[in-house]
Amino acid sequence: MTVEKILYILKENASYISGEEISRVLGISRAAVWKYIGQLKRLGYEIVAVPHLGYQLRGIPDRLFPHEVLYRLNTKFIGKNIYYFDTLDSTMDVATKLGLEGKEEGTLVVAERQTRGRGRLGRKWFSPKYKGIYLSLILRPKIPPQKAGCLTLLAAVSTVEAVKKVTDLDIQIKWPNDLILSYKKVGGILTEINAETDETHFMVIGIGINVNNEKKDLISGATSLKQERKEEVNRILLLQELLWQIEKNYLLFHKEGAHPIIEKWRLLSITLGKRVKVYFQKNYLEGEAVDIDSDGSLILKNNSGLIQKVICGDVFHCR
Ligand code: BT5
Repeated sequence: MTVEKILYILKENASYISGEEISRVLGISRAAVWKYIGQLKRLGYEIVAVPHLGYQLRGIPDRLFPHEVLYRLNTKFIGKNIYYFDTLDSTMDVATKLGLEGKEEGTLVVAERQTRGRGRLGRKWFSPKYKGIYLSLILRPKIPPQKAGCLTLLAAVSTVEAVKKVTDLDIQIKWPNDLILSYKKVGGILTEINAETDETHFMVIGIGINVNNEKKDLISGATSLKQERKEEVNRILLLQELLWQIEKNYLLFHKEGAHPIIEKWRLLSITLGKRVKVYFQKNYLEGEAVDIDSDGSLILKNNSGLIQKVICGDVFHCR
């Protein structure tokens, strides 16, 4: 699109570039250049125009526009095809629909706000506008559904690696899918799978991160990267880094299997080694969280030394 080409030219020119030069490079009239510059300004781009010098890009809006995410994104297939929405019920539903339509692996759905963002078991995911990252990613791993649990771990590990890289914050993982900072939840992962008994058609990996939420944009027990870092986080950079980390770990998973992902998960976990209660349905198991299995199950050792495997549930760390 021409407007994106103009943006690209502005970005690649640190100083001023004349309307004449842009019109020459793109083969369009100067009036058209002026019109597109107006469009960019309305999108929130800060562009100054100085007589005899031309245009200069001074500021980029805090929006996860696909052309911003794709600009210098160094992945091969993760996030190369982006569906972007200002407001959506849930990115999971759109991604599932796209998955059923056969969209390629790596297709990404991003929303600035979700009105029905969801967690596991129909729980709600609070998704205020322009504050967080809410995404769903389509993957098509050639693995039986029983082994797909590892990809939830992979998403958690990748998110932690990306957050650490961009913010330096000491974020950790609470089994199975909570991202924790200062003992509070800062993000979560939701994996949904479309499969038959022995074949995975596709998976949708949902990731929600509280990024620049102020206190008023957070539910109790939650925090955001900004609250902990005391500074805004560039959501575009964080999303790009996240996509890159997911691709890196996904390729590693294909090459070497679940083992290296589990190893990383162990190092980033706050659950292992702790005494925990794991609630599932209306029951709970109590014991020491001793390890994690390659399918993502938690391995518990109870007081009498009995080892039990828990496939899903909610963990509470005992004091
Ligand atoms: C999760 O579920 O933690 C998975 C959350 C996945 C959200 C992403 S956003 C993009 C994609 N589209 C969606 O619709 N969903 C995914 P769970 O472990 O069930 O945790 C849900 C619980 O976390 C809720 O019951 C609340 O207690 C809490 N919670 C809700 N919103 C939160 C938020 N923004 N920050 C921290 N905690 C939250």
